Amino acid sequence: MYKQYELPFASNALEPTIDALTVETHHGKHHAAYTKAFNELAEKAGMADMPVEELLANLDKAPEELRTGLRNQGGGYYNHNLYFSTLSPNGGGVPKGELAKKIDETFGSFDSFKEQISKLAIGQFGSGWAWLSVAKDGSLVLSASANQDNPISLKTGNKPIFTIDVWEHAYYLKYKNLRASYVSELFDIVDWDAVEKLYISAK
Ligand code: MN3
Repeated sequence: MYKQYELPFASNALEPTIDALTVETHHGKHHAAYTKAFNELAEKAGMADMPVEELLANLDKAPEELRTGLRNQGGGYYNHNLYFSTLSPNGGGVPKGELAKKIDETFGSFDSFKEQISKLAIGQFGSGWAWLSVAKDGSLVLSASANQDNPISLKTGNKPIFTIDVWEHAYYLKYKNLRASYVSELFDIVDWDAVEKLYISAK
């Protein structure tokens, strides 16, 4: 049974960055629906005992008629678990420790990293995600993906540690068509300690 990440805060705790109704709909409806559908498909495919990362990296081993469903629902399940687990009412600021060092080393500065990942998020045509991942050699890599694809299902070999959801359901109630404002404001609630833990376990 794949478990949906439970929010350790109230639905209004991310305000004013993300309004309570968006959190309730996004986590309580969209993410919950992906989780339910993914569980059903993984059972049907006989792959429900695999960690989600392993399953997404091995979609070609699933029965052909279930592959697209697993890619979309499994991606939706995984992507939102990562997204919500790196947001916090106490977030914001800048990364510290090892992650900060690696970001500076890779992108020149935190501001430059922020600018580059924001550009990918804002520039993603239609629904999708922007990603910060750790490559096999330990380096940090940025990317964007459409729909519910991610660096795992796209077989990049990279491990995602931070993501920005740019589906309209993530921001439309409050920001309407202003995706760039949502992306910029989101940095006020990013939990860099959580991202650093993922970085350390991924490298
Ligand atoms: Mn979403």
